[in-house]
Amino acid sequence: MNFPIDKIRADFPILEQQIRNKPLVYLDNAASCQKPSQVIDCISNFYRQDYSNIHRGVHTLSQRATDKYEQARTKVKDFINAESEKEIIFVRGTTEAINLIAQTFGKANIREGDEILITAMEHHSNIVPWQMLCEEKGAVLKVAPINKLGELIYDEFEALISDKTKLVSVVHMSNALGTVNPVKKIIAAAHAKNIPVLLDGAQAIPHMSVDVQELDCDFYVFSGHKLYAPSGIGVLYGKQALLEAMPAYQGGGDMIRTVTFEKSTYAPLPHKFEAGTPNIADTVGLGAAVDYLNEVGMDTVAAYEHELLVYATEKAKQIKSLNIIGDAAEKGAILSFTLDNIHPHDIGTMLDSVGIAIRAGHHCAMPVMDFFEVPATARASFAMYNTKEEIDVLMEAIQELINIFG
Ligand code: 7TS
Repeated sequence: MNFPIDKIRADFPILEQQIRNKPLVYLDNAASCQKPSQVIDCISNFYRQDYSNIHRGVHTLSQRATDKYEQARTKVKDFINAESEKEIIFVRGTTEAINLIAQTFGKANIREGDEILITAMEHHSNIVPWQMLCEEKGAVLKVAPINKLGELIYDEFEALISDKTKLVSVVHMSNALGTVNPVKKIIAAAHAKNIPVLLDGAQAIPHMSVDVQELDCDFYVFSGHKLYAPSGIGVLYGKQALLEAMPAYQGGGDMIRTVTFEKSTYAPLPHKFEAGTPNIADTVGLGAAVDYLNEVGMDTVAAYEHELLVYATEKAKQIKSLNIIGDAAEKGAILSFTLDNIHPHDIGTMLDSVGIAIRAGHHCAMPVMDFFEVPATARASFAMYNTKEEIDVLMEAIQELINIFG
């Protein structure tokens, strides 16, 4: 396809360097991706020209900073097609968003004997907060199984929805396998029984266009740092009626309407969930990342990255002792693999010695590793700035490793 790859790569200054005397090949995007100059400059300019605390000041800088912070909220709202800014809560990232939901929605709605339904391919951040809640409430965590391709076994998932299910929480795209789940079908099945659905969009959001109204999910959460934005800023989308009904999360400044020693009343959405001085500049940076993605176009990004994934997968399948972990029919741009006789950590270290950054480990998805009976995988994950030439470099380096150590 006709993708402006040279222009895109020129936007990411970090990519221009050499690592160990080789051009950097950055394939650790699922952990965190690099930032374009547009985002870096936006944050730098914000600190140089507009920075102040927000929401409380009458002075010009405070108003300017507030405007930029709230404009970022509108940009995010439009980016995921939420109905209102009230539905966009700024948090630290996906992990905080899920914990917020567990501690507010969960505490208010989950009782003894209730069930929360997840899948066997969740990141730890969509497992542990629910385990903590279940322990506290005497509720039960149900886990829908996956098959050897790394796909959700949908019928078994549906069979696990019961009268006791109070929340379905599933990953939109798996970080360990790349699998994209049939979320519309999942949401329709849950809604048929009036069960709300939380989607962990940490991996999906940088790779495809997401429309929360079309999906009809009740919560959608993601992190800025995987979306070409800074770390320390993330988004919790929730349907307004649900957010209104949820108790507040942290208490403090900015989230209140009135405070007396007898009783406090809370600010309206979205501020009810944003206690204290937030991560102002990085939120503005998230807005700049959204502008950048809109300019490239999410459908264009998705099509280009699909080409990269298909190319990488075909090449990987030609390498005899390479085992792809996760070969779902619906997949995003992640290639998890093992090599016979070479530990994934050694793969990672040896690839680094020729300038290639991948991740090796359990990817915070230990149950996935257990299911595939591997201690860890090596994972190459692609972003819009990667190229087929880089995939060639990766595959040649892997072949070299096998020749020497395999
Ligand atoms: N959910 C998924 C699907 C993820 O991939 C991650 C991070 C998280 C939740 C947590 O996001 P955070 O921003 O709050 O940390 N995944 C990874 C990874 O695959 N390697 O490093 C972080």
